[in-house]
Amino acid sequence: MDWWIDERPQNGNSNHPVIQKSIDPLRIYMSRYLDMVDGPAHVKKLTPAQLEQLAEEIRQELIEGLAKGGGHLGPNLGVVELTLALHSVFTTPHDKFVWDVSHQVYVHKMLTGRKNRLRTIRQTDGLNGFALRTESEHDCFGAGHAGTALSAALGMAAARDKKGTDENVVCIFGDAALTNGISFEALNNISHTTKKFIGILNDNEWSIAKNVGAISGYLNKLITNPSYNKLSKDFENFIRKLPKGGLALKLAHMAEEGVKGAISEVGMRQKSEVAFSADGRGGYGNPVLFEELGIRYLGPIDGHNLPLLISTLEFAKTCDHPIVIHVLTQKGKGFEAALKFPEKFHGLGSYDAKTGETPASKPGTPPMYQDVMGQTAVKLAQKNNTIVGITAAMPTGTGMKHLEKAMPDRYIDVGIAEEHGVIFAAGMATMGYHPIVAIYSTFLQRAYDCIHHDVCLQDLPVIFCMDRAGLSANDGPTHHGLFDISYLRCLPNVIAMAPANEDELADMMFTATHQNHPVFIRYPRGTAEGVPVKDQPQLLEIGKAQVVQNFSTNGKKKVALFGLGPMNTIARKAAQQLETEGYDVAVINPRFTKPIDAGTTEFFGRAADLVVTLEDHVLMGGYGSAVLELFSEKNVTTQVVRIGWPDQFIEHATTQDELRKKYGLSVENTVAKVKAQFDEAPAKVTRLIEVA
Ligand SMILES: Cc1ncc(C[n+]2csc(CCOP(=O)(O)OP(=O)(O)O)c2C)c(N)n1
Repeated sequence: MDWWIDERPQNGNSNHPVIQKSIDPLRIYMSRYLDMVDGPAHVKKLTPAQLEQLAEEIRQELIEGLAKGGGHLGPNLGVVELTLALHSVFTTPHDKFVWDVSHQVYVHKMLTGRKNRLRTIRQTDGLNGFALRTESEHDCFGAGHAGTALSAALGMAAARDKKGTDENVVCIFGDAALTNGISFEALNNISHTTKKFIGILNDNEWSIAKNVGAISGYLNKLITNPSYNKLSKDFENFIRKLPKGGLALKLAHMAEEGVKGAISEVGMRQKSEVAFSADGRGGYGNPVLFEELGIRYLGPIDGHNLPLLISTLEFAKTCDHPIVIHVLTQKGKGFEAALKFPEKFHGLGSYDAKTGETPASKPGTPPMYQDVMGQTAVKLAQKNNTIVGITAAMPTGTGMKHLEKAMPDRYIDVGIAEEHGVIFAAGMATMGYHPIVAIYSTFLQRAYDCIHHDVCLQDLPVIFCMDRAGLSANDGPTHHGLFDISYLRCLPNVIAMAPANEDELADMMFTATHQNHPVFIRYPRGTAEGVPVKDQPQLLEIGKAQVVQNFSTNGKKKVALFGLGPMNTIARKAAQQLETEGYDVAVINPRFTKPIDAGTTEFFGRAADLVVTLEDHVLMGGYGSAVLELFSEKNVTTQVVRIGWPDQFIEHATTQDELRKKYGLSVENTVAKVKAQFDEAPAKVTRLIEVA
């Protein structure tokens, strides 16, 4: 049924005249415009007034819809009007929207046929929390890591030019993406590559935490610069030519004032010290950065003013020169709690849709690994003045905020700049410092060459704390940290560890500060094991495993379980079950993935009838591979069963446990695998060795 009533005038080239109707016939039949919008074509049929109403409905749906399962609420509330304007002016999937990080695509998903699944986002079998090519033809490029959008979009524009087709390529990137090196590599290339490129700088002043660095100060200067806070002549001329252009222009000018009004209203963009002293002369900023790179700059534009956004995008569409439109948005717009606490509401779990309150953690809940890391960093830094803490835009996620608070002069946030952060740490290490670089396992992948070339090759004592090593279940494949053991094991000079609990994490950090080599410590996301953390961490012997439980001498079939990091808990539980089923079980906590404990591993390899390795990591090249390599070298022929992640990208899910169960990283599967080895292949397990 075509229930759309097209109210647009049929002449002229704008789809969006300002039409105000006292009675809206559509609203008589349907309770919400949102219910009518099944795809971008429907967005195009709405009048500006209807779009405004739709924006409110989308906000409400976001606030209510994410309350149970959580998600990236703040960034999405900030881009409601921007996304509506994009879908009003451009036509996906023919036109391409490339979103940086893409945690802000919920509105885009709602407008491209996925609104009924919003409440499943980041849950098992639900929508992914990021743009995903396999999810929709409207998601032309997947992401999850920051700083990729400009390059990808430029690649698409170059391909379009070569093919001679006419797609518009629009890249939407945040202000924090401009703290990232790749973004600048792309900006450097744009004007030499294409004439048609539309960049939208979605500036809300925030990364996850407050944005940092000189570029952030520079953007502030652009916004507070009165000479650029006005519409350019050709833009004015363009708008004037639109049907009802006079009115649109008036609106645009009002919106222009609105930018300034909105800025002062919410206390943003105040004429800060940084903004007005960065050039040392108290001067205003100008868009010279973009212009010198051969990119036209337009802005700043109020990112919540739909008519202005639409006119501006219509204008950008006509430009035969690369253009960046600087759009000001408010993270969390429309939800008081999110406006008040932008960092918390960047991404969160469940909350109260009315108040924004989040459930208190149950008494007795173990601490988060990230907090143990941060608190230990403080403890160590208080006793050792060579220790500094470095984060790449993740002070809360990594727990470095504890050091920031306790010892701000020993804390550095480099922005979303993992490569720079790692080389920066290497530089500090050459001067006698012990930098603790806290970066999620997945984001550290980006700095691999820096780890190789700048840290390991020069054998510098940089300490890497790799959070989220293992699954980041709700986020999915972009964020799972499943590859670091493999990518580090092959590098000379590396010491790599994985604690089985939070106390061991503290010991490992303490041990790391005593090394003259690069040290990497991987630990999982979320709550720790709940063991007491000693006041004074202790030194661990490098390359020495812990025997948690030895074989007895009972003559039963012997199984050695090597449970790495958090998988040690699973190994211990599996051991209990296997014992009740008549096996003699040893449990080893390997602690080190490089160097592995050759002596202990060989000993148990020879003593056991079956060796099982368990790791929260891909099997290929991981800890189990290291054990197999050792056994091959030492000619240990005992059967080895490896439990870990298969050679495929793992999807997102509601909980880590669900995925672990599905892929066999569980107590049940460990027990089943052991039993199957003995039941199905008795020939392989022939030796019963008494252990003294
Ligand atoms: C390489 C990398 N490092 C860190 C992150 C974590 N991260 C996710 S979103 C974000 C901030 C993005 O800020 P911005 O681009 O300004 O977008 P906004 O959320 O403000 O809309 C960060 C640091 C990431 N996704 N990728």
